[in-house]
Amino acid sequence: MPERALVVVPTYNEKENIPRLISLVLGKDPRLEVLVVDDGSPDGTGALVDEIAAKEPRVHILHREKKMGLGTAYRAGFKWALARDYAYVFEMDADFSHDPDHLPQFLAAITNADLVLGSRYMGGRVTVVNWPMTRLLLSYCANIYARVVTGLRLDDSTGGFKCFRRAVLEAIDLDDVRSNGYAFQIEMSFRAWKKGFRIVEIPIVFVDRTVGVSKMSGHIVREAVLMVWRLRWWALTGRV
Ligand SMILES: Nc1nc2c(ncn2[C@@H]2O[C@H](COP(=O)(O)OP(=O)(O)OP(=O)(O)O)[C@@H](O)[C@H]2O)c(=O)[nH]1
Ligand SMILES: [Mg+2]
Repeated sequence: MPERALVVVPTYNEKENIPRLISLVLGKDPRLEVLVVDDGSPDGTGALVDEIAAKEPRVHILHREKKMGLGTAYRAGFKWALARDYAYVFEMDADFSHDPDHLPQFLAAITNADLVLGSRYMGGRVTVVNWPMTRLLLSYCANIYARVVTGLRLDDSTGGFKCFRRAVLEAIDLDDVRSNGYAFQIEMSFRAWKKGFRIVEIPIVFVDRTVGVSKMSGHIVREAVLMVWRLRWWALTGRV
């Protein structure tokens, strides 16, 4: 039996993106399956995925009542995966910022790693397309800041295209994971690093969304600014 991999895709109003994304993902490797975690999208994303899942056994959906944030959506998806026999679990956005073409590279890299991160800033080279300069600067500086405060030596710790080996998610106390926005990405990698897992970055080309609306907010940025200090404190006090 080949090792199955679950691609967890959180959605909030992504009906223009999700059908095409699902079919592209499934076409990349026969081991791949998709779990959409939809937070009651008013645009009907959930119902659309229900229809797709009824015809395609490799597509699954988790409905949540209301918008509760990216971090809790991923945690729900991870628990769903751990209750089944998936060997690898991906995080992936629905908005095509994360190109399904990269999926085979992740699957190749995870054979020699516990956590593979898609990096937009690998070796200092910026591979981001279509972001306004202010957004790019915010993201790039956030990464330097996170590296300095937490000591986690990654070129891109805030990215959300990644692949976990099952053992990593089993080792992390998911109910103890605190953050919900960009900080969620840093927190998961930080916890994996502190547990001694092997983290590998691979370069990805990140393209800004062309359809749908961004859910980025000032709250998400503030959470990340404070959270990295909390992670440092948790490491010092042995909580992680
Ligand atoms: N289930 C769920 N999904 C969410 C929530 N917030 C965002 N998402 C999804 O998470 C993914 C990333 O969200 P984006 O809006 O692209 O956020 P971003 O990538 O940080 O920002 P932009 O790409 O600039 O818009 C997308 O697939 C969203 O639909 C949420 O509260 N619940
Ligand atoms: Mg996005």
